[in-house]
Amino acid sequence: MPALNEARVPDIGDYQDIPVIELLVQVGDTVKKDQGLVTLESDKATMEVPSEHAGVVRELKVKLGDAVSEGSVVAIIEAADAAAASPAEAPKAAEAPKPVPAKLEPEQTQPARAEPAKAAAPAPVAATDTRSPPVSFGADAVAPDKVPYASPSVRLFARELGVDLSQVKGSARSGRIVKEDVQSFVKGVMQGGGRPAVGGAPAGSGLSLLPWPKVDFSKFGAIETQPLSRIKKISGANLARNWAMIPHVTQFEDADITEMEAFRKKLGEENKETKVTPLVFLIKAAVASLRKFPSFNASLDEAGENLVLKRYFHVGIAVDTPNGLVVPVIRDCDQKGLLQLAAELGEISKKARDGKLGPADMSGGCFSISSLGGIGGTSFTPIINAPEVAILGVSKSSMKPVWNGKEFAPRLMLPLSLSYDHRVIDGAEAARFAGFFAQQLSDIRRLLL
Ligand code: CAO
Repeated sequence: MPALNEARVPDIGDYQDIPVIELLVQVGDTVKKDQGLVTLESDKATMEVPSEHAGVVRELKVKLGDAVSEGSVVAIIEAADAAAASPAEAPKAAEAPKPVPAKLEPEQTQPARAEPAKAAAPAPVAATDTRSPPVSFGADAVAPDKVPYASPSVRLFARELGVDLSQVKGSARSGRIVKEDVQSFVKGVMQGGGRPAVGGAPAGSGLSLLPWPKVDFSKFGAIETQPLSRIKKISGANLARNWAMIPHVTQFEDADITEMEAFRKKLGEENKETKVTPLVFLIKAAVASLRKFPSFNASLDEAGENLVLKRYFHVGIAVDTPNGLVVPVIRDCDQKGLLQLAAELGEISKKARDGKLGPADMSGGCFSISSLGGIGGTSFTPIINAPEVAILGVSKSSMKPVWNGKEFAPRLMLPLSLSYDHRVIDGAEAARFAGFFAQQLSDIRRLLL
């Protein structure tokens, strides 16, 4: 009797009715343990439902657009041992279509879940006993109050039109969004109206823009079309929203890091196993600055009327990966020393580049740092990572002649670019924050205070 296992949606907290946006396998495919079977997408994050067992996909229980919740069965997997021991079934598997080739991008190939459950049974278990390990979408990646209440068909309709459902007000019972709500939202935007938007953008914030230019580039020369990576598509949509909805101002400041660099080099010589880059000091300076200026460690609530101040210090770090930009978060930076932060920075950068970050790794940030210092440049204007209210861009340090009151002295100067949400932070406060930040780096003894 073949051991058939139900692959179910694992524990995803209280989230309900998450649509299936991608089928990663077909009936007859051979899958490995932990291989993704289907992709689910909330308004802000995607995750894969992994197979608990290696084996053959005997049945797919969902189709594109279906809404699933914890415990929903997505597929029936015949465990590998059973598949081998069931010769009658084997030819079917051999004839069946090949597994989906490795066209999946890193963030798709790894199941977005917590540590694999140690308790997971190593041997195939009866279908009714099969439970997948818990997964997390990440607290603010999919906070329950942010998941719009709408049917899968309305979600698909909205997605086709590029409408962010979190901005649409539902008119049906309990605030459910119906197709007409999406249509009138689009109408409002087209007419330059629009509804009050999330994050406090005022009513009337709908952008009335010219259509995107349609150009047949091949008329002008040879071209090649490359699809954007999945990370680029997701981060692009977020960046565009943040850029359009947040009134950004960027404050520039130079920090004298001559002494800091001398200390960092010494630290590096003493701790060969952990690479300590300037970024680690910046994380410590960020904690000190966020503590001193609490409005930077805050987010606007959805109505845009209250500031939610955070008493924790989780810092997001922009990491450049082959597939695009991701921002993993280092938690509780106030409770960690330079070497521990350096070790964690190394770990998350590697995890990011290997495409192994889960949504939980990228949620909960208070403030982000985007460092291009290892590459070059003198300044740039980073885009705020909503719902945060500020981000620090870091450029390459260089030796400069600095007047010390008597003469010009060679000092190593680090350019800082602080973008802030002008709805929350005034220019004077930003200038003070940036000055304080630079001061922490110039005299790192202050970081001990
Ligand atoms: N000035 C001068 N040198 C710097 C520097 C700075 N501000 N910051 C780092 N460096 C040096 C480091 O010390 C290191 O030198 P050594 O190898 O000689 O020790 C070298 O540059 C490379 O550093 P790194 O980039 O490997 O490490 P990091 O800790 O500075 O940064 C990470 C880590 C993950 C943030 C970085 O690799 C990265 O991905 N940066 C890109 C972020 C990005 O794309 N931002 C743009 C977002 S907006 O589109």
